Amino acid sequence: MTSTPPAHRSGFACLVGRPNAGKSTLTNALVGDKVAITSGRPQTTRHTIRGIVHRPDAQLVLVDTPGLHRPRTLLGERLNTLVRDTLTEVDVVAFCLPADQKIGPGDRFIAAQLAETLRRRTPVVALVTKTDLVDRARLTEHLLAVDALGDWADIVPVSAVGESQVDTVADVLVSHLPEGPDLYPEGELTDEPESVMVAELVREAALEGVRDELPHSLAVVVDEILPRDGRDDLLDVRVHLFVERPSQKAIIIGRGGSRLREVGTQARRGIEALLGTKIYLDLHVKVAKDWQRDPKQLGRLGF
Ligand SMILES: Nc1nc2c(ncn2[C@@H]2O[C@H](COP(=O)(O)OP(=O)(O)OP(=O)(O)O)[C@@H](O)[C@H]2O)c(=O)[nH]1
Ligand SMILES: [Mg+2]
Repeated sequence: MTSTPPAHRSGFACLVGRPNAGKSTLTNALVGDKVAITSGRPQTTRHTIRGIVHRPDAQLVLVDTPGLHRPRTLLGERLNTLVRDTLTEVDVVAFCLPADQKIGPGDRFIAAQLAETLRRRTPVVALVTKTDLVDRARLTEHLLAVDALGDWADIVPVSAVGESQVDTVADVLVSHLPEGPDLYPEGELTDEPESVMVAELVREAALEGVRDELPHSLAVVVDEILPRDGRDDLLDVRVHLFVERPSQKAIIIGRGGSRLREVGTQARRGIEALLGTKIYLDLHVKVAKDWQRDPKQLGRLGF
Protein backbone atom coordinates (compact mmCIF):
# COMPACT_ATOMS: atom_id res chain seq x y z
CA MET A 1 0.00 0.00 0.00
CA THR A 2 1.23 3.47 -0.77
CA SER A 3 0.14 6.69 0.81
CA THR A 4 0.69 10.11 -0.67
CA PRO A 5 2.13 12.64 1.77
CA PRO A 6 -0.21 15.49 2.70
CA ALA A 7 0.19 18.55 0.49
CA HIS A 8 2.29 21.49 1.65
CA ARG A 9 0.19 24.56 2.32
CA SER A 10 1.07 28.24 2.51
CA GLY A 11 -0.73 31.53 2.79
CA PHE A 12 -1.96 34.41 4.88
CA ALA A 13 -4.18 34.64 7.94
CA CYS A 14 -5.30 37.99 9.24
CA LEU A 15 -6.05 38.51 12.95
CA VAL A 16 -8.78 41.02 13.65
CA GLY A 17 -10.76 42.00 16.71
CA ARG A 18 -11.54 44.89 18.98
CA PRO A 19 -8.65 46.72 20.68
CA ASN A 20 -7.06 44.70 23.49
CA ALA A 21 -8.59 41.37 22.31
CA GLY A 22 -5.19 39.66 22.46
CA LYS A 23 -4.31 39.59 18.75
CA SER A 24 -0.65 40.54 19.11
CA THR A 25 -0.08 38.26 22.11
CA LEU A 26 -1.52 35.35 20.11
CA THR A 27 0.57 36.29 17.07
CA ASN A 28 3.72 36.11 19.21
CA ALA A 29 2.63 32.78 20.75
CA LEU A 30 1.99 31.28 17.31
CA VAL A 31 5.31 32.54 15.91
CA GLY A 32 7.14 31.48 19.09
CA ASP A 33 8.97 34.79 19.36
CA LYS A 34 8.14 38.44 19.93
CA VAL A 35 7.30 40.11 16.62
CA ALA A 36 4.58 42.47 17.89
CA ILE A 37 4.46 44.64 20.99
CA THR A 38 1.58 44.15 23.41
CA SER A 39 0.06 46.14 26.24
CA GLY A 40 -3.02 46.47 28.39
CA ARG A 41 -3.80 49.77 26.65
CA PRO A 42 -6.19 49.64 23.70
CA GLN A 43 -4.86 50.37 20.19
CA THR A 44 -1.35 49.21 20.87
CA THR A 45 -0.88 47.92 17.33
CA ARG A 46 -0.89 50.69 14.72
CA HIS A 47 0.25 48.98 11.54
CA THR A 48 -0.04 45.50 10.08
CA ILE A 49 2.70 43.18 11.29
CA ARG A 50 3.61 39.92 9.63
CA GLY A 51 4.66 37.00 11.78
CA ILE A 52 5.69 33.78 10.09
CA VAL A 53 4.96 30.29 11.43
CA HIS A 54 7.25 27.62 9.95
CA ARG A 55 6.02 24.01 10.02
CA PRO A 56 7.07 20.94 8.04
CA ASP A 57 3.63 20.76 6.40
CA ALA A 58 2.94 24.48 5.97
CA GLN A 59 4.02 28.06 6.18
CA LEU A 60 1.45 30.27 7.85
CA VAL A 61 1.91 34.02 7.52
CA LEU A 62 -0.01 35.83 10.26
CA VAL A 63 -1.01 39.42 9.69
CA ASP A 64 -1.60 41.11 13.04
CA THR A 65 -3.70 44.26 12.67
CA PRO A 66 -4.76 47.28 14.74
CA GLY A 67 -7.96 46.75 16.74
CA LEU A 68 -11.09 47.61 14.73
CA HIS A 69 -13.33 50.19 16.37
CA ARG A 70 -15.60 53.09 15.62
CA PRO A 71 -13.06 55.75 14.63
CA ARG A 72 -12.90 59.03 16.55
CA THR A 73 -9.84 60.55 14.88
CA LEU A 74 -8.23 60.61 11.45
CA LEU A 75 -5.67 58.13 12.79
CA GLY A 76 -8.54 55.82 13.79
CA GLU A 77 -10.07 56.09 10.32
CA ARG A 78 -6.76 55.31 8.65
CA LEU A 79 -6.22 52.27 10.86
CA ASN A 80 -9.69 50.93 10.04
CA THR A 81 -9.10 51.39 6.30
CA LEU A 82 -5.80 49.57 6.67
CA VAL A 83 -7.50 46.61 8.34
CA ARG A 84 -10.27 46.49 5.73
CA ASP A 85 -7.74 46.51 2.87
CA THR A 86 -5.78 43.71 4.54
CA LEU A 87 -8.89 41.56 5.01
CA THR A 88 -9.52 41.19 1.30
CA GLU A 89 -5.97 40.00 0.61
CA VAL A 90 -5.72 37.01 2.95
CA ASP A 91 -6.76 33.35 2.72
CA VAL A 92 -8.44 33.13 6.11
CA VAL A 93 -9.49 35.62 8.78
CA ALA A 94 -9.20 34.98 12.53
CA PHE A 95 -11.69 37.07 14.52
CA CYS A 96 -10.52 37.34 18.16
CA LEU A 97 -13.14 37.69 20.90
CA PRO A 98 -11.83 37.79 24.48
CA ALA A 99 -13.57 35.28 26.79
CA ASP A 100 -13.52 37.68 29.74
CA GLN A 101 -15.60 40.32 27.96
CA LYS A 102 -19.27 40.02 27.00
CA ILE A 103 -19.99 40.39 23.32
CA GLY A 104 -20.72 44.06 22.85
CA PRO A 105 -21.41 46.68 20.20
CA GLY A 106 -17.70 46.69 19.29
CA ASP A 107 -17.79 43.00 18.36
CA ARG A 108 -21.07 43.35 16.47
CA PHE A 109 -19.55 46.28 14.55
CA ILE A 110 -16.64 44.04 13.49
CA ALA A 111 -18.89 41.08 12.64
CA ALA A 112 -20.90 43.39 10.36
CA GLN A 113 -17.69 44.79 8.80
CA LEU A 114 -16.44 41.25 8.10
CA ALA A 115 -19.72 40.19 6.51
CA GLU A 116 -19.83 43.32 4.37
CA THR A 117 -16.17 43.34 3.33
CA LEU A 118 -15.69 39.62 2.71
CA ARG A 119 -19.14 38.60 1.40
CA ARG A 120 -18.35 34.94 2.24
CA ARG A 121 -15.40 34.86 -0.16
CA THR A 122 -12.94 34.29 2.69
CA PRO A 123 -13.51 31.89 5.62
CA VAL A 124 -13.62 33.49 9.06
CA VAL A 125 -12.51 31.50 12.12
CA ALA A 126 -13.74 32.82 15.47
CA LEU A 127 -11.07 32.61 18.18
CA VAL A 128 -12.21 32.94 21.77
CA THR A 129 -9.07 34.35 23.41
CA LYS A 130 -7.85 34.65 27.03
CA THR A 131 -9.65 31.46 28.15
CA ASP A 132 -7.35 31.32 31.20
CA LEU A 133 -9.31 34.25 32.66
CA VAL A 134 -12.70 32.49 32.88
CA ASP A 135 -14.19 29.30 34.31
CA ARG A 136 -15.80 26.52 32.27
CA ALA A 137 -19.37 27.75 32.66
CA ARG A 138 -18.50 31.25 31.49
CA LEU A 139 -16.49 29.86 28.57
CA THR A 140 -19.40 27.69 27.42
CA GLU A 141 -21.75 30.65 27.63
CA HIS A 142 -19.31 32.77 25.60
CA LEU A 143 -18.81 30.08 22.95
CA LEU A 144 -22.60 29.91 22.44
CA ALA A 145 -22.83 33.70 22.15
CA VAL A 146 -19.98 33.75 19.61
CA ASP A 147 -21.68 30.99 17.62
CA ALA A 148 -24.86 33.07 17.45
CA LEU A 149 -22.96 36.20 16.36
CA GLY A 150 -22.15 35.08 12.82
CA ASP A 151 -21.37 32.40 10.31
CA TRP A 152 -17.94 31.02 11.27
CA ALA A 153 -15.86 28.36 9.54
CA ASP A 154 -14.69 27.19 12.99
CA ILE A 155 -14.74 28.35 16.60
CA VAL A 156 -11.60 27.71 18.68
CA PRO A 157 -11.01 28.67 22.33
CA VAL A 158 -7.37 29.59 23.03
CA SER A 159 -5.13 31.08 25.69
CA ALA A 160 -1.88 32.61 24.48
CA VAL A 161 -0.73 33.39 28.01
CA GLY A 162 -1.81 29.98 29.38
CA GLU A 163 -0.29 28.29 26.31
CA SER A 164 -3.46 26.30 25.73
CA GLN A 165 -4.74 25.38 22.24
CA VAL A 166 -2.19 27.56 20.42
CA ASP A 167 -1.21 24.65 18.16
CA THR A 168 -4.87 23.91 17.49
CA VAL A 169 -5.32 27.48 16.25
CA ALA A 170 -2.36 26.98 13.90
CA ASP A 171 -3.81 23.68 12.64
CA VAL A 172 -7.21 25.21 11.95
CA LEU A 173 -5.79 28.25 10.17
CA VAL A 174 -3.44 26.06 8.08
CA SER A 175 -6.40 23.89 7.04
CA HIS A 176 -7.86 26.93 5.27
CA LEU A 177 -4.69 27.74 3.30
CA PRO A 178 -4.22 26.77 -0.34
CA GLU A 179 -1.56 24.29 -1.38
CA GLY A 180 1.71 26.01 -2.18
CA PRO A 181 5.43 26.36 -1.44
CA ASP A 182 7.06 28.45 1.31
CA LEU A 183 6.68 32.20 0.84
CA TYR A 184 9.46 33.30 3.21
CA PRO A 185 12.96 31.91 3.79
CA GLU A 186 13.39 29.37 6.57
CA GLY A 187 13.93 31.01 9.95
CA GLU A 188 12.51 34.42 9.02
CA LEU A 189 9.99 35.29 11.71
CA THR A 190 8.85 38.70 10.50
CA ASP A 191 9.39 41.15 7.66
CA GLU A 192 9.38 44.16 9.97
CA PRO A 193 12.39 46.43 9.38
CA GLU A 194 14.69 46.69 12.41
CA SER A 195 14.07 50.42 12.80
CA VAL A 196 10.32 49.80 13.12
CA MET A 197 10.86 47.07 15.71
CA VAL A 198 13.13 49.42 17.67
CA ALA A 199 10.53 52.22 17.61
CA GLU A 200 7.85 49.76 18.72
CA LEU A 201 9.94 48.51 21.65
CA VAL A 202 10.36 52.11 22.83
CA ARG A 203 6.62 52.73 22.47
CA GLU A 204 5.84 49.52 24.39
CA ALA A 205 8.08 50.64 27.26
CA ALA A 206 6.56 54.13 27.24
CA LEU A 207 2.99 52.73 27.30
CA GLU A 208 3.70 51.04 30.61
CA GLY A 209 2.02 52.99 33.37
CA VAL A 210 0.42 55.78 31.31
CA ARG A 211 -3.34 56.23 31.27
CA ASP A 212 -6.33 57.91 29.65
CA GLU A 213 -5.58 59.60 26.35
CA LEU A 214 -1.81 59.45 26.57
CA PRO A 215 -1.35 56.02 24.95
CA HIS A 216 -3.25 57.25 21.90
CA SER A 217 -1.20 60.45 21.77
CA LEU A 218 2.15 58.69 21.72
CA ALA A 219 4.11 58.08 18.52
CA VAL A 220 7.73 56.96 18.22
CA VAL A 221 10.18 57.49 15.37
CA VAL A 222 13.76 56.20 15.09
CA ASP A 223 16.02 58.91 13.67
CA GLU A 224 19.16 56.83 13.28
CA ILE A 225 20.97 53.68 14.29
CA LEU A 226 24.72 54.17 13.83
CA PRO A 227 27.86 52.36 14.97
CA ARG A 228 29.76 54.43 17.56
CA ASP A 229 32.97 55.91 16.07
CA GLY A 230 35.85 53.50 16.45
CA ARG A 231 33.72 50.82 18.15
CA ASP A 232 32.30 47.63 16.67
CA ASP A 233 30.44 46.62 19.81
CA LEU A 234 28.19 49.63 20.36
CA LEU A 235 25.36 51.23 18.38
CA ASP A 236 24.00 54.72 18.95
CA VAL A 237 20.21 54.63 18.67
CA ARG A 238 18.49 58.00 18.46
CA VAL A 239 14.74 58.09 18.95
CA HIS A 240 12.01 60.74 19.10
CA LEU A 241 8.85 60.28 21.13
CA PHE A 242 5.97 62.50 20.00
CA VAL A 243 3.05 63.51 22.19
CA GLU A 244 0.19 65.89 21.45
CA ARG A 245 0.39 68.37 24.34
CA PRO A 246 3.03 69.93 26.62
CA SER A 247 1.29 68.40 29.68
CA GLN A 248 1.83 64.94 28.18
CA LYS A 249 5.46 65.73 27.54
CA ALA A 250 5.89 66.46 31.25
CA ILE A 251 4.28 63.12 32.18
CA ILE A 252 6.47 61.10 29.81
CA ILE A 253 9.65 62.77 31.05
CA GLY A 254 8.68 62.57 34.73
CA ARG A 255 10.16 64.39 37.69
CA GLY A 256 13.79 65.20 36.90
CA GLY A 257 13.58 62.88 33.88
CA SER A 258 12.94 59.82 36.05
CA ARG A 259 10.17 58.28 33.92
CA LEU A 260 12.04 58.71 30.67
CA ARG A 261 15.07 57.01 32.22
CA GLU A 262 12.87 54.03 33.21
CA VAL A 263 11.47 53.85 29.68
CA GLY A 264 15.03 53.92 28.32
CA THR A 265 16.23 51.14 30.60
CA GLN A 266 13.23 48.95 29.78
CA ALA A 267 13.41 49.55 26.02
CA ARG A 268 17.19 49.11 25.87
CA ARG A 269 16.94 45.52 27.14
CA GLY A 270 14.55 44.55 24.34
CA ILE A 271 16.50 46.42 21.67
CA GLU A 272 19.83 44.87 22.69
CA ALA A 273 18.23 41.43 22.53
CA LEU A 274 16.80 42.25 19.10
CA LEU A 275 19.99 43.69 17.59
CA GLY A 276 22.37 41.36 19.43
CA THR A 277 24.70 44.16 20.48
CA LYS A 278 25.07 46.82 23.16
CA ILE A 279 23.39 50.12 22.41
CA TYR A 280 23.36 53.66 23.70
CA LEU A 281 19.74 54.79 23.61
CA ASP A 282 19.13 58.50 23.20
CA LEU A 283 15.48 59.46 23.80
CA HIS A 284 13.94 62.86 22.99
CA VAL A 285 10.37 63.94 23.64
CA LYS A 286 8.65 66.46 21.35
CA VAL A 287 5.18 67.91 21.09
CA ALA A 288 3.45 67.45 17.73
CA LYS A 289 0.20 69.24 18.40
CA ASP A 290 -2.90 67.09 17.76
CA TRP A 291 -1.02 64.87 15.30
CA GLN A 292 -3.77 62.21 15.35
CA ARG A 293 -6.10 64.61 13.55
CA ASP A 294 -3.61 66.31 11.23
CA PRO A 295 -3.10 64.74 7.78
CA LYS A 296 0.34 66.33 7.30
CA GLN A 297 1.72 65.19 10.62
CA LEU A 298 0.18 61.72 10.20
CA GLY A 299 2.07 61.39 6.93
CA ARG A 300 5.31 62.42 8.57
CA LEU A 301 4.81 59.87 11.33
CA GLY A 302 4.21 57.12 8.81
CA PHE A 303 0.40 56.73 8.76
N1 LIG B 1 -4.71 36.44 30.78
C1 LIG B 1 -4.47 36.63 29.48
N2 LIG B 1 -4.18 37.85 29.04
C2 LIG B 1 -3.93 38.01 27.73
C3 LIG B 1 -3.99 36.93 26.80
N3 LIG B 1 -3.71 37.41 25.58
C4 LIG B 1 -3.48 38.74 25.74
N4 LIG B 1 -3.62 39.11 27.02
C5 LIG B 1 -3.43 40.47 27.59
O1 LIG B 1 -4.36 41.34 27.00
C6 LIG B 1 -3.79 42.64 26.79
C7 LIG B 1 -3.91 43.03 25.32
O2 LIG B 1 -3.14 42.14 24.55
P1 LIG B 1 -2.64 42.52 23.08
O3 LIG B 1 -2.09 41.27 22.49
O4 LIG B 1 -1.76 43.72 23.10
O5 LIG B 1 -4.05 42.89 22.41
P2 LIG B 1 -4.32 43.38 20.90
O6 LIG B 1 -5.58 42.74 20.46
O7 LIG B 1 -3.12 43.16 20.04
O8 LIG B 1 -4.58 44.93 21.16
P3 LIG B 1 -4.48 46.18 20.08
O9 LIG B 1 -3.19 46.06 19.35
O10 LIG B 1 -4.54 47.37 20.95
O11 LIG B 1 -5.68 46.06 19.19
C8 LIG B 1 -2.33 42.52 27.26
O12 LIG B 1 -2.26 43.04 28.56
C9 LIG B 1 -2.07 41.04 27.23
O13 LIG B 1 -1.10 40.63 28.16
C10 LIG B 1 -4.29 35.62 27.31
O14 LIG B 1 -4.35 34.61 26.61
N5 LIG B 1 -4.54 35.54 28.66
MG1 LIG C 1 -2.03 44.45 18.96
